[in-house]
Amino acid sequence: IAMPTPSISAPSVDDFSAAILRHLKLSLGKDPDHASLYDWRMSLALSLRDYVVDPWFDSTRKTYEARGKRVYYLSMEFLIGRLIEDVAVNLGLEEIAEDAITALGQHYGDVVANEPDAALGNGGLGRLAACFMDSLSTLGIPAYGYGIRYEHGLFEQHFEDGAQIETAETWLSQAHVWEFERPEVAYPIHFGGHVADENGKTVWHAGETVMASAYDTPVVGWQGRWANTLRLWAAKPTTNFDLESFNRGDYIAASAPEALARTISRVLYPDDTTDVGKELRLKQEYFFTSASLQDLLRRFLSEGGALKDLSDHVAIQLNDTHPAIAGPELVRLLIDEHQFEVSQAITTARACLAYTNHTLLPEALERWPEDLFARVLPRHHRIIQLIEAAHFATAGDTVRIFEHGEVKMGELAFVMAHHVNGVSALHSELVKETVFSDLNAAYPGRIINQTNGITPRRWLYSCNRPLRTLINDTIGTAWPDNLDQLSGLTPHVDDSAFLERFQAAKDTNKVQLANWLKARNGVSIDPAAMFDVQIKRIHEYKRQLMNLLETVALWNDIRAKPNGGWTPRVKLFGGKAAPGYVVAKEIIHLINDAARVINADPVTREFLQIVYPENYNVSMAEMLIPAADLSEQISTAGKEASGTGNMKFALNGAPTIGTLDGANVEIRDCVGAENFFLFGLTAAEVTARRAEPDYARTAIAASPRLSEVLDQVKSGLFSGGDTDRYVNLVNGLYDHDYFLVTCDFDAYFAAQRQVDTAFADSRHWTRMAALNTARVGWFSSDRTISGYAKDIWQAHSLLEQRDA
Ligand code: 26W
Repeated sequence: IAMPTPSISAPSVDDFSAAILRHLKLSLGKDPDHASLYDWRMSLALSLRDYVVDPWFDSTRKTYEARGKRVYYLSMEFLIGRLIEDVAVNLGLEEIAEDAITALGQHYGDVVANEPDAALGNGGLGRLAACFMDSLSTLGIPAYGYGIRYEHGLFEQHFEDGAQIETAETWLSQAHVWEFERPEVAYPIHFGGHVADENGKTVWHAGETVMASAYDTPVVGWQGRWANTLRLWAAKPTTNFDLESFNRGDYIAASAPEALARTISRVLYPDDTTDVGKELRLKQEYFFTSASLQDLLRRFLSEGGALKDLSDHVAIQLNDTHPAIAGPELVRLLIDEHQFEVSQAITTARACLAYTNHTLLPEALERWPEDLFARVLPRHHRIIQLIEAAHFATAGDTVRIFEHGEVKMGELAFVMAHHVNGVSALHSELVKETVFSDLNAAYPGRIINQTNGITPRRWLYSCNRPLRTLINDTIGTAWPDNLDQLSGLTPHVDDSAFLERFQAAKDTNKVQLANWLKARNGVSIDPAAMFDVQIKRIHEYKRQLMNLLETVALWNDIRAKPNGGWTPRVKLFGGKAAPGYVVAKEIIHLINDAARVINADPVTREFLQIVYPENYNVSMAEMLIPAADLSEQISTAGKEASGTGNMKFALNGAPTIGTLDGANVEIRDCVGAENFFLFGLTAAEVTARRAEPDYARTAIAASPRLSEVLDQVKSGLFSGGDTDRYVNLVNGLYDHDYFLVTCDFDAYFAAQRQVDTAFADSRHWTRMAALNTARVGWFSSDRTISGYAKDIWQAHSLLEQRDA
């Protein structure tokens, strides 16, 4: 197979410098002497963007000509982060961009870091959507991402006396250079009102209407061979403002319609764990789903398609239940606007729709109060009754969509999807056995697995230059879109020169992180120490608390025996808590409190430090992951659907300490049990243990180490004598330790001591790290997307050289 060649011809550094200067002058209106960092960054981004447009047009043209299937990925979240380096790397223009900026007298790193980190997502689910967009383009599968153009992304996190404070994020307060506004692409979205039966037809008389207006961002794949579109919707009023009120001098009333409409795309919900149950959230979900469906139907019809063949041309993937209203909305559009019969509409819609489940946590499964739902979407309320009736007719009425006065969105999504998938092998089995066991029995074969993946372009090639260079030198340069080729590194793990270079790459990243922390937070950390990293949303099931308690226990042991030959460690934490999640915020506070006390201890300082930089985001992950020695993936077994951070660490040569949860299971199978620090109860054991009376108290009583630590926390040792601050947190462990921190504590502590020993043998450790990199090629999101394309979408690559 011939290697596809980059589709753009690269400019010279001089030409590219000239392009930047041209944008500086003509797009920014600045001369170089007065240009700010912002101006340079904008000019660089615009210059790069110019190279995206041709591949983007080409792809659109080829898609149109092929008349094949298009994939529509509907997601409330796209956690894309910064784009300058991403685009530069994909276009093969990274060196040219850097050289040009340098030649213009600017510092490339500073210019790139000036770009806001687009945080249109909370965590794993949103970042997965971004990796999928990258892979869809790299594979050349015609696809659109559909989402919301939030004015404010995920909140910014600050610490005040160790406690989390949130402030609004404002990425759109400056122009977003990557997007193209499409004022001509706008759809009305209706809410409320009532439904009436008129001449045998059901008619929805809406109470309120807003417009969904499109903004397109091209997403360019590897080597610029293909570019798809991320289309985000902004809410706008149907009429801009009420001139009559304005002329009366009632300025507030005059802008009311605008304010109301804009609220819909104002903020990303920062709660990734609990069903927020807010009317605005339901409106957001319907808003972007309806706009996306109207848009894809318009495109389909404009190409002369007959709606009965819709599923031959359209594959719609629902990223969790957030767009689950797509089922009833598509049925509504087919019945009310295209004269379909009910059953024909349901069959057609289901043939287009597939649903991905990302969580088993009961509190995160979306349910809407039926009265609220019927008020906001009265037509859909009726259609869901039709859908439920059709479902009862085929599968019986054991599983209902309406239950206890609620509309269950998981069941709705399941019933309206031709396939439902989990995101790791273990999770997909648990989906079959637990949340959807009855539906699985009623619709055998509908649930399948697609283990998550990550894009190696961002998560190795771009964020880890030293390792990229070593890999290129060792196995050539074809690996970024053929990640299985990393296995070519395996024969080198017994070669000393290779291992030295592998370690040197890690050390370079560690020094860089240390410098960054020093500059940003004034903290000094020793690059020779083990960097032990846990970065992810703060949640009880992810057990940051267990990590912190283990840290305190280690501190106690070091103090008891300061000359015990301890392996120096820096415990790095990063992550945000949902603003309303009280326990998660207490955990953050405790980590910061403990850090203050432990970091000040002269006896232990050279062996143990805790660092928790505020405002963890995608860009910070790109710094931390390449510098990590150890990856913390310690969730209660059965709770983490997959994890994707776990894959990023392994890819960058950080072995995992972890439980048999989510994709950890498959990672361990790939890297080998001897290169993974396993501990803890299995999912089945967790369930069994919970049934034992007083399991937590029993575990605490059996662990002198844990007992001591809990007493220390209670005593106010870390809270300046305040014995109230952590009373709930500690008592919670005694009384209802649902996530079994107490039961897994000793096993975790013991596994950490094995890590200490292993790390002290540096050659052995480096070999283990290199084997992690060499063996996780399977976790490329290119593999995941190929799986979706084949098993769910029946979609194909339009690149000549490869098929999905
Ligand atoms: C009600 C709103 C809401 C929002 C987000 C409910 C639930 C969520 C999810 C828990 C979000 C999420 O990020 N899930 C994560 O998805 C990743 C991608 O599949 C997985 O790797 C993580 O394990 C899973 O927690």
